[in-house]
Amino acid sequence: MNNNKLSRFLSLVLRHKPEEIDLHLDSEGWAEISTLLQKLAEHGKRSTKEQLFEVVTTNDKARFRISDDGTRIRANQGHSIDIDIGLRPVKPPAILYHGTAERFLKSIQQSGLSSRTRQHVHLSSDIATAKKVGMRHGSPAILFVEATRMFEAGFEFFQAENGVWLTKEVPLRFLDRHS
Ligand code: HQG
Repeated sequence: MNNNKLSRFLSLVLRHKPEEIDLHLDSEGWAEISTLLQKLAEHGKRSTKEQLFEVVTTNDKARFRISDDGTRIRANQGHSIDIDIGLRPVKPPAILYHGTAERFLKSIQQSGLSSRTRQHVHLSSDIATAKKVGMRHGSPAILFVEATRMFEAGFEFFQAENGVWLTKEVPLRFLDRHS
């Protein structure tokens, strides 16, 4: 597998479907690297430890992390499976951005932002990132989230190791359409 394919496949098994290669993640989302390599090979996706490390260190969004002792790997965010990556709540900046598609706006305007299939709603501290995220779904639309106000109203925010901001939901009263 080339690096790009391996990265995509890691996103799948470390965030959504470990069972695809009969892999076990612990309660914090970690997989043993030796087991992962073995399972990849058993499922026709042989890769080396060197390639795995290269994919982790060169990944454009720092999607994965290797444990300090070098034996385990996990995704930094984006999970749909129920794991606890041990994120500590932090105070967010005044405004965060969410990129979505025009076609979702009607529904969002009725019920606010929900995490859908993932564990969290994903937010960014800059508009450019939000736009890229939105474009994955179609014609992009950017929403402002009044994050500090939401935080002060008791909602928790987390920042993943790769800088992505996360929260469980964004009620309508904290949302605004950008331009
Ligand atoms: C939308 C990628 C209708 C929401 C990205 C989004 C990100 C609603 C879609 C990360 C809604 C879910 C996450 C509502 C939310 N009605 N639609 N009430 N509430 N939505 O893919 O944020 O490359 O699960 O706006 O860069 O697009 O994989 O979330 O459009 O960081 O590392 O439902 O995934 O990172 O889509 O993307 P997603 P997302 P990676």
